[in-house]
Amino acid sequence: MQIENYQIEEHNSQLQADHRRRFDFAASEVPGAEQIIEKLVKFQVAIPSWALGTGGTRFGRFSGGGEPRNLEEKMEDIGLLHKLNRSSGAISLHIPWDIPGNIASIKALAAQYELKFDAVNSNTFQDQPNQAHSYKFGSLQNVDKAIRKQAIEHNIEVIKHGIDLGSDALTVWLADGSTFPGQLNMRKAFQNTLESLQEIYEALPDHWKVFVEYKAYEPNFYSTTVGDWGQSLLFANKLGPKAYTLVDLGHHLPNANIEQIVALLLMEGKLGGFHFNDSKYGDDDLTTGSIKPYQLFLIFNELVEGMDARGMDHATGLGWMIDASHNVKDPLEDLLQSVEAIMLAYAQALLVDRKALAEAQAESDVVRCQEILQGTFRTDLRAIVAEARLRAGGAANPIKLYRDLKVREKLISGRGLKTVATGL
Ligand code: AOS
Ligand code: ZN
Ligand code: ZN
Ligand code: ZN
Repeated sequence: MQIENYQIEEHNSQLQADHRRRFDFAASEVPGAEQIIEKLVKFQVAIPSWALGTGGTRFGRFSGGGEPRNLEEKMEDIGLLHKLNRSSGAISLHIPWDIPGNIASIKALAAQYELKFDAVNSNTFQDQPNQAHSYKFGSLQNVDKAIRKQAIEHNIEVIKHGIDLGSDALTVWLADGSTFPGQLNMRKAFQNTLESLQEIYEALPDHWKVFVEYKAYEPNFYSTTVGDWGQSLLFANKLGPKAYTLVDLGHHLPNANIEQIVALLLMEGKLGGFHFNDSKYGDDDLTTGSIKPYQLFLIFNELVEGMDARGMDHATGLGWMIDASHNVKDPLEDLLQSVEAIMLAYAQALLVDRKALAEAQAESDVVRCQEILQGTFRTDLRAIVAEARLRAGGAANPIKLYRDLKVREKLISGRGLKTVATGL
């Protein structure tokens, strides 16, 4: 299934008059609209290979049909997204869910869809068939050296797959921890994990990064060995300059101030990447911006401020990725919504009057500070984001075009109704 240029052009010309009117109004209201559009055009958000199928919970899984059955079909799906919004030009693989078979043909496919290979992810939270040792009691932290060795070797294997494809980062998320008090010597678990990560770090090519993802709880419910940003930062600092912390928005205890975490990690030069999603309770992995759009804006506000202070390029300075999973939506429509929410929050953060905010902060004018941030957040920038997408060759309204072209119906007729994407 492919979306043709003429289909995008037809769709855009139908919506053109309406878009023009809204864009002209927005641009007249927004100082520096052109610079914001330029930055939006460059900004790309990677799509994880595991978000293309219905996620499910332990209570059930309801496939929407036409799910990708292999890496090639996952790339085809992301190719569709990128064609529609021109901001999803990267894929993140999870090994062994996605084993690239023929490297040359996978690379050719990536070139055809204009996709880059983002960070590769290792998996030591599930046992694979034919695996010698079980990860039931952890992987890189395990009390058994042979189990640690198996997990280290898996990560090195993942780096090799990434090198073949031209990726330049490894993301390590560990389920390691304990579920009952006393189960684990926490200091030893930390030290074992550090030694294991050091061996993995040694295997990184010079220009590579390793992202240490943290998570407060689940699947372990008493302690997690990389449980918060402090623990992740400890690992990253001890490992060295190629190691960074990765922030997944769903991995904090309730009401954590994520924007402050981001600001300080950036200040330390140790923020590596993002997993965007949204949640009401915990690691819900809902559509980005669907529950707490103001928080998303506040996070981007710190990102833009902190990256500018360090002279970092917004588009390439950090690893931007979505990490979502859902039961009830068409995954491709969900991802279009998530990317749109990210672009909107980024655009809003670019619009913040930094000089005025700094002045108001210097005078401790609390009311003015709030007025500046909320005034920006409540400015409707949807037409600005749409204009950036149009200039990049995308669709005026990606979800509308996706539905008008009956993309899901076509995927179902090509792949079948009862397909199950590999992954969770
Ligand atoms: C798990 O909660 C994490 O978010 C990881 O990033 C994980 O590798 C990914 O979500 C796939 O399960
Ligand atoms: Zn994640
Ligand atoms: Zn998450
Ligand atoms: Zn998660």
